[in-house]
Amino acid sequence: MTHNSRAWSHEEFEQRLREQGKAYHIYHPFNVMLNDGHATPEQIRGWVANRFSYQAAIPLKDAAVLANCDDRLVRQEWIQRILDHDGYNINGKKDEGGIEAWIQLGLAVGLSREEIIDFRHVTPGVRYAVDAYVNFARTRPWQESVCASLTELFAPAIHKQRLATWPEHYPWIDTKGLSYFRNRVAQARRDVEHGLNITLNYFRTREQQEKALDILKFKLDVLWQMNDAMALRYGLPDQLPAQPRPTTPRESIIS
Ligand code: AHQ
Repeated sequence: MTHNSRAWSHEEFEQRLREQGKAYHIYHPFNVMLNDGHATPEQIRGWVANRFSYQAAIPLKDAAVLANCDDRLVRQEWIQRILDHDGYNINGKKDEGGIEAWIQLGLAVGLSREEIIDFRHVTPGVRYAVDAYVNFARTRPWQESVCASLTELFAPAIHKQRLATWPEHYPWIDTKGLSYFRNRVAQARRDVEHGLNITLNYFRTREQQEKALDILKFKLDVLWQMNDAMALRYGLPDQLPAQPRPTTPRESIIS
């Protein structure tokens, strides 16, 4: 930790945030298995059912950010995230929302609505990681939760990877079930633009900027841990090389 060094410029700070992408869960063997076409239907159903617990928690996390945020203009933007996921019916304008789209993905891979929404398939490791993220947002300054959401810097790539590979590898999945990923590419880009601007301007000293990197690493660990738990529960193909995770150690973010 280099507390007394000069602060990074916005460009340098953004570069350091983006460099953390090498530890994004796109590189996790479970995700590689999914997007390389080596997943069985049972592994895919397990992934969709477990990741539903993360998707369903995002509005709770975002509501916690709103509850902690005293900046009306930030709230005006941030509330869109809840509408994106929960859906809405405002003055006759309706949108089913991302959580319903994820349930449609579940139906497309052969799960029932009931077994998706009752979380019966969610493993303890996934539940624990999701709860850690929601509790982080409830207990930390809202700006820190904004910083944690910046794993979405890397999300368009993973959504586009699924859209590009699943139809070919898993023709048994109705492509209407992939609409969540189609919608999320543009939403993630919009969210990142907003979150990055807040992050670059809030974490000003070098020590604060280093803390921001640790917060991002915490959230990268949340996503990585979900994949670890699913790999343990649903297995990995033998031929997948065990790859060491390309990450740097992080300080505790609970200060
Ligand atoms: O579908 C995802 C989503 O709505 C969000 C919100 C955002 C946040 O606030 O932390 N992160 C996130 C992510 C979503 N999908 C993940 C995936 O791999 O499908 C990626 C994840 C993220 O990068 O944080």
